[in-house]
Amino acid sequence: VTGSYAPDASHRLIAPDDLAAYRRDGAVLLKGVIDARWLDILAGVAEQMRDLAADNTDYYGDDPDSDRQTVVKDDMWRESPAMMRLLHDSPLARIAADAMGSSHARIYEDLLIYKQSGAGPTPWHQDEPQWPVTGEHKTSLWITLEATTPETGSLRFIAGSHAGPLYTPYVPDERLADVEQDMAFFTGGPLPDVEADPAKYRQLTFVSEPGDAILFHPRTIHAAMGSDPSRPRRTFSIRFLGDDIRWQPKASAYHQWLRDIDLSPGAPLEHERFPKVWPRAGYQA
Ligand SMILES: O=C(O)CCC(=O)C(=O)O
Repeated sequence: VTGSYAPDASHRLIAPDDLAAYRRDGAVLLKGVIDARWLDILAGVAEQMRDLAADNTDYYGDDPDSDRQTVVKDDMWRESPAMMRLLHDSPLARIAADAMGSSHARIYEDLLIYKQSGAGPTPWHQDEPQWPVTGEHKTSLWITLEATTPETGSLRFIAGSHAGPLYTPYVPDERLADVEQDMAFFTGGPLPDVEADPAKYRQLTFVSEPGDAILFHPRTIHAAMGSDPSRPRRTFSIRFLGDDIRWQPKASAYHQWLRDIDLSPGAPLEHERFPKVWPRAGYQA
């Protein structure tokens, strides 16, 4: 892997065709975004964070009785200087800002999704319903340290679903009352059975190599295949916010810390939990 992703103009890191595909489909595969140096760093971060989060197996479609599970960890940037360096110094935040059409990119969340060998698929869902913000400047970059095919954990999307409504999120029973409070946001009702109608819900399944990144909108309906039976799938899903984002408290927000944030409704996200990572301090365009 050489990190060959070539900007077509000096200040942009996302090619016009890729940007057009992202705007049209809500997801696009970007080739060669992260070079071997960053992949090495991420491999270390993945093992360290997986050990810290060994008991945190949030619902990712796994059979609860199986020991082949998906371990999930967020907030890595607060604990790992290597992660913070990646966010500041790799091309990721700048690509996100370009994709959002924003002058800056803030971190919303950095998630490790470590599917142990033989872990199950991640079911179809949207991310945005449980994001306590309004505005359009939001995007995610998904990076996996293993090559992914449908047999080894590919990420899949419903093309164009980012232009549709928010659907009611799936939550464990103890969060149902929280979702009830936020029903006004979920104008689409229950998530449709996208597998049942492939003509209406066109699926995109990406085959990726180490160093690639999948850029996707958090409203795009997505799912992932299970990992290879003989090796884990170590994935980072990093979410960014930009200029037009404002705080919108939600009882159903995914993490407890998001429900505890001291921002007023409508406030910009000037907050230490959402640091600006692009432009870098001192950067000369
Ligand atoms: O990689 C996966 O298993 C699921 C990814 C996902 O849902 C996300 O990044 O939002």
